[in-house]
Amino acid sequence: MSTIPSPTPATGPVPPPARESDAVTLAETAERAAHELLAPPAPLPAPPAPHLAPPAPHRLADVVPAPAQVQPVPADDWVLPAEAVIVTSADPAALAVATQLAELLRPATGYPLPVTHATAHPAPTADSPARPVPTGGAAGPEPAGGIALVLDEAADLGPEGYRLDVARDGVRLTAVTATGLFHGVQTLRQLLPPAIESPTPVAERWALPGGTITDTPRFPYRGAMLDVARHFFTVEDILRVVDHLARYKLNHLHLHLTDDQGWRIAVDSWPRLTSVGGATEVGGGPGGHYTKADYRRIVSYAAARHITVVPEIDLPGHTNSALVAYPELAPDKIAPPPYTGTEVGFSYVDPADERTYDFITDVLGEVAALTPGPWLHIGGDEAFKVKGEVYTGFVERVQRIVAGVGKTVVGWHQLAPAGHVDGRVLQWWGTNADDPTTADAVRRGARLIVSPGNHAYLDMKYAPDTPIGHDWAGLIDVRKAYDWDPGAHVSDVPTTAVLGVEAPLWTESVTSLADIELLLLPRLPAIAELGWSPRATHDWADFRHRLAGQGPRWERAGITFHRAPEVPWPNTPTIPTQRDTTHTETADL
Ligand code: TNX
Repeated sequence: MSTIPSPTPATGPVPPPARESDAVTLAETAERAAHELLAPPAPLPAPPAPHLAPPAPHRLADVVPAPAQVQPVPADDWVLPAEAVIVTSADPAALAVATQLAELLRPATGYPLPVTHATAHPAPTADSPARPVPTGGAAGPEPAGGIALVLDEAADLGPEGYRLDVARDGVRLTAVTATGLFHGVQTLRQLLPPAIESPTPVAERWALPGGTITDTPRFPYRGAMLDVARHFFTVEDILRVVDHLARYKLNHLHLHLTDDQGWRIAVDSWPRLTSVGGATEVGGGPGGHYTKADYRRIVSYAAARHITVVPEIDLPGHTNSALVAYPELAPDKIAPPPYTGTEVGFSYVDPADERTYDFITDVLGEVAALTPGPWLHIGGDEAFKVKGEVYTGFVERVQRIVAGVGKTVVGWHQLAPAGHVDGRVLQWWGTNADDPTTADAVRRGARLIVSPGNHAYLDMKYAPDTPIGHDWAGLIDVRKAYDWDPGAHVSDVPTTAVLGVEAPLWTESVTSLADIELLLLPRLPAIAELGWSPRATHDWADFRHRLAGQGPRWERAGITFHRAPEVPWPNTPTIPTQRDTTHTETADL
């Protein structure tokens, strides 16, 4: 603190007689002193050096999903300087993550945050001209007061893990892969003040809590599903959902692309699927479909966020839209009327007609060719009219078609009785965890994605007064979404057979992006934590506080969420949670 200087004493020893110039000096000194006495307090001191910064507003552990290991070092709290540089290993994928980080931080901070990489051959991007920097030796680039993204093949962090070190010399993020760096960036983002989500510059101390986070996921598959068949959603809406997945380290987006009410993906060899089958939706709206270019855009936007798209073509049931377009696929060869209701289980493609398998081979071939990820989801649910051996025979044949187009089968757990095929994955959506048929399929080699209807179905209402959603699997408040264990949920299925967890969002009652967000948030982060965090971190009391910290971030980013009463949100309600809320901003990450 500065101190106020003492005025010239008014009393005391009489000074020796002064010459005129001395008298002038004295008078000036006295005037200055008097002025300083009357002046307002001295301004606050300049901001302290970063390593002497007052504590960051968050704890290092205030992250969703909970990191595997957190070692806070409060003395190392750090403030992002305006002149910080983001430096990365000389790898195009790492450079891409560094650029995403810069794009994430620039709007709110207003800082230039140039991106550089550790090579003599810069690869500039349009708005972040890259400059070469010293490599920093074997340990990779050094943060040098800014942020370093380091790829280190020798680090013990697996294919998706990362280590985040916040220290006096800056921030160092280390990973084996760019995917690990990307997940680390999401953690870094959550450790900055909520204002970092602002789309416009904010005056803020961009403080990060000091210490080290070492983090790897519990399960390799962490996903969410969006039903774009019951209601059609634009590409932009889907990209925004991808952004939400990325925040919480989810790595799969399952798109339910076909159902009775609409066929949403272009198939060149069967064009009426979209021109006729895509023109409806629940409630009679115009529907819509994705061109191949649209779908590729979704896939590449997701890939840039380290998210794999899992396309679902639901067979043999849930196919009314295909039958409207191509009646030869129907058992009676008569086109049914378009369907805009919400019943299930009435439609199916003819399992006895070879033409059906030509159709499936063409469709799955085209979808596989558009999809870089390994998975092809073939549905299989609620085909109530295709029973017993006819059903299992159909499924086994389609499983072979999937293998033939180079993909791995995923299907709803109704596929369980069919024969095993290499790598096949069942998505379990039951509400009664005693399921001997599924457990048997697991014994025969299947792995499980768990999506219990009564915990993970995001189309269930939170409470009786939730304006949209279902309740056939019960109400799912945030605690219900959080308090279960994917690794030990289905009886007689060992944790080792669990590939991961997925939160499906069916959209019979969901008509807008705001509706989607209302049902996704805050339950999606709960499911994400079950997929990512070690079981030892599971703790509702702690989770609800960490989750509460996400609220102001969503508010800043203009994201709708349900202000669940069991979560201690900071601030009194200031945000809309109505379904008609509109949004204009799209966060880039
Ligand atoms: C069951 S879950 C379905 C969907 C519905 C959903 C509504 C599953 C594989 N099938 O067809 O949209 O319930 O919650």
